[in-house]
Amino acid sequence: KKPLPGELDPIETASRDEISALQLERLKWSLRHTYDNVAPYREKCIAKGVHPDDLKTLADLSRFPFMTKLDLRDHYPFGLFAVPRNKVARLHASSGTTGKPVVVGYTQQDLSNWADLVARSLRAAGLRAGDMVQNSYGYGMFTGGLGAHYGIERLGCTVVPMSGGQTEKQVQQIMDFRPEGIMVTPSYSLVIAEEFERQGIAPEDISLKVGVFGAEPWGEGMRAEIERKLGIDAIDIYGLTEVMGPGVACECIETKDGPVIWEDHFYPEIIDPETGEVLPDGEQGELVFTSLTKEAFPVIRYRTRDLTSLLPPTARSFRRIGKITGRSDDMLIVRGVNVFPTQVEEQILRDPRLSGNYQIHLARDGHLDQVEIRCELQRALSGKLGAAEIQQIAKELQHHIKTIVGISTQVSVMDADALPRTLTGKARRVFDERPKQ
Ligand code: ADP
Ligand code: K
Repeated sequence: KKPLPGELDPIETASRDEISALQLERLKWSLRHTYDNVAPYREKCIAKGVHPDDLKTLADLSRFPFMTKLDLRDHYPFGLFAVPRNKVARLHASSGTTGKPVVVGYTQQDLSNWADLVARSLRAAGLRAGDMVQNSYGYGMFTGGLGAHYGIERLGCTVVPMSGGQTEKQVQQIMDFRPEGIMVTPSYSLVIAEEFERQGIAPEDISLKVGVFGAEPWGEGMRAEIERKLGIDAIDIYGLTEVMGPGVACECIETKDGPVIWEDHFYPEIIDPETGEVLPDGEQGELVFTSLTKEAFPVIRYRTRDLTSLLPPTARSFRRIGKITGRSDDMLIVRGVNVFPTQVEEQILRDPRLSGNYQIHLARDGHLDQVEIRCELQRALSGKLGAAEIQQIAKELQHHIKTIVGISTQVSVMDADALPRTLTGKARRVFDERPKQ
């Protein structure tokens, strides 16, 4: 029986045996559903000589093939959907390695489960029906905005669909409407906090009690700063587009010891990113998820590329995610936006006046990521352009990166050969000077 919105679901405090039994039942369904309806995954299984009937225990899952971001890209846009297109109630997207986004879909049932899990997350974070929550995640193809929105409503809260940006208005609305909660990326929460400071508003005069922050890595230092500046409890929510969006896991306010994975809907594994071998709980490796209930876009052993460990249950019966220590690929997260260096490269290569040699420098100024792109003029033009022309090239590139990749940058156009070359091996493109979390 489904609990009413806002109630603790009995599965959250069930015994591990009950949880495993439910996971096995759902896993059999999910594997069969994917095998029957997603041809590219079926082909991978056949190539590996495994069939859904081979899964008798949860551990048997390790015999099945992985899904990766590359699979999503290869079958863009709808090739991995497991339901007919007309059963898809909503699409979302996240950035991809080639500039082509990764597209995911949800049935009505998937959307309902998602709202339930975000509501469960917010309840774990200490919010309750009747509270008001300002949602400052960006609305649109990004899963953050709408994912949070419907979860806030599902819990029985009042949602303020503010979206990102307009920092002064963010502050104005918090002062006027007096919400108890806010959902936003941790880095932007500190920009909002600084606007409060600038206006001379003390933490005790801010109505907010709880903030639920995710979409990018953040550490205990940042938590302490956010909590102090806004006078709130800062809670960590985790998710990714391919697996669902925000609400795959969320911290509990009573322990604040890492996001609890909603294991009745997502089966986690940690693998050695080199060998693909499953590692025991507590060991560091790549986080892998299998969806247990998703209809439109099921994932089997999806490699998140997030490096972390699985921690034992505390406030709930489910396991937790340890601190995410890095990514197993070259993706950068800049102010919560996923960016691949190749996406920036594409924009540079569009301009025939630029050489294609470039560097991305990342720094943190206060709380916000700052990105500087250094690129070079073609040799033929080097030394021949005036300052105004060079300025114009920089402006155009900045604009293309902003509108297509989605990040604000500072562009420096330099003379040909100004950037060092490496004669062998890969060019070093990324210089990440941001402090480690
Ligand atoms: P989202 O909508 O959650 O930003 P994306 O698919 O754009 O989804 O990005 C997902 C990635 O963002 C995750 O794989 C992870 O690297 C990062 N991420 C999301 N939430 C957190 C979090 N709470 N802590 C650390 N990293 C996170
Ligand atoms: K993100």
